[in-house]
Amino acid sequence: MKVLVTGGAGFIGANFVHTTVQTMPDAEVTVLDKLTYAGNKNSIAGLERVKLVQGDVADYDTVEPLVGEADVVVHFAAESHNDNSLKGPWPFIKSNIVGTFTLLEAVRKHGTRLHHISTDEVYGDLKIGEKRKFKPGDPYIPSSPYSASKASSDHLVRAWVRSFGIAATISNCSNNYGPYQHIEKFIPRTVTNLMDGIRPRIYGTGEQIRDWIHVLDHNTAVWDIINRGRIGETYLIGANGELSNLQVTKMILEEFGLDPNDFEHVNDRPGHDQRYAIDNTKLVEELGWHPHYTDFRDGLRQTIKWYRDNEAWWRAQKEEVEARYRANGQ
Ligand code: NAD
Ligand code: TDX
Repeated sequence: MKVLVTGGAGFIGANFVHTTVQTMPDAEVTVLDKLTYAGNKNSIAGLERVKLVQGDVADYDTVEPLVGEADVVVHFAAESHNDNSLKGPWPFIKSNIVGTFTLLEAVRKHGTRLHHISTDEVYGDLKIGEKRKFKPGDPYIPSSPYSASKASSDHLVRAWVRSFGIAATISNCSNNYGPYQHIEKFIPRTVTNLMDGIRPRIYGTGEQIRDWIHVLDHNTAVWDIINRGRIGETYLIGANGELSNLQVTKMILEEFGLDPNDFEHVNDRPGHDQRYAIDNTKLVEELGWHPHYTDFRDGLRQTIKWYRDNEAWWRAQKEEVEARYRANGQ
């Protein structure tokens, strides 16, 4: 099976490539990745049956022949950080909207199976304290330029299914954690800050809730959807992992053997989404998917160990990332 993975040098895509070659001996993977600041070719270096093509998913001449050679396309490539989208939205429009459009046109030409990776953030946010969770079919009410660009890409995929009959599925997943996540994101930023003796930075009150899932559980769900999902359907991926930012910060401090209250409150994110939570009933009942990482603290401990053991992977970017946050009062 020939698998084209866009964004396969990023966090979730790289983990997906690792699992795919480990578990599917007949899989040949081509990664199409622009290698932006968020892409790292070392994340997939040395893997057998993996070829890396550096290129832009918004460039049709690059994308079209690669889609033509593939049996399935898994589309992870995107600008992914909310804070960056507030500073400069254009790369999000270009990569996430124009990029998905470009890929869809190539998929339409070749009739290739597509799975589109999206986020729960397209549904906006929920209130802290309410029981409701996001369900398939909920209205799209994105808050940030990032989530609006992902919402747009989902709309394009659905329109291409309905109007042109392409064979696509969509998944909307909650917050991922695990190895190879860029140190601009909350958990790896906090972990690498503590390694450098810097206190964790909590935006605003820290009461905001995220629904954490281990990246490897996200990716088993993606393969289940590719293998057994119904064409044209949307599946929500989540593992019932709701925790506030304060709770996560305190757990990380405890894992470092530090005082769980030794953190700082910093400037809040404009438009900060309050709570995300996924109702995964459809995925579980229809496809029989179950998460493997059900103990968050255990998964977090393994993730902290990974960052300790792989300092060479992230060190070069640390100073610049923190300088950007400092300039923002964060
Ligand atoms: P990431 O920022 O770590 O990786 C994105 C990758 O895409 C990078 O390797 C980057 O170089 C590449 N890329 C960006 N623009 C490109 C372009 N124009 N052409 C080709 N490659 C390009 O992101 P991630 O956290 O791994 O997220 C992957 C996907 O999963 C995204 O679509 C994101 O919206 C979605 N998602 C992420 C999460 C999460 O918690 N991280 C949750 C739900 C959904
Ligand atoms: O230093 C920090 N302190 C802090 O309190 C950082 C970097 C973040 N935060 C807060 C903001 C959020 O409430 O932590 C929470 C998580 O922040 P991010 O890691 O930036 O993730 P989030 O904005 O929730 O979005 C993530 O999940 C959904 C991914 O980055 C998206 O790509 C995905 O779609």
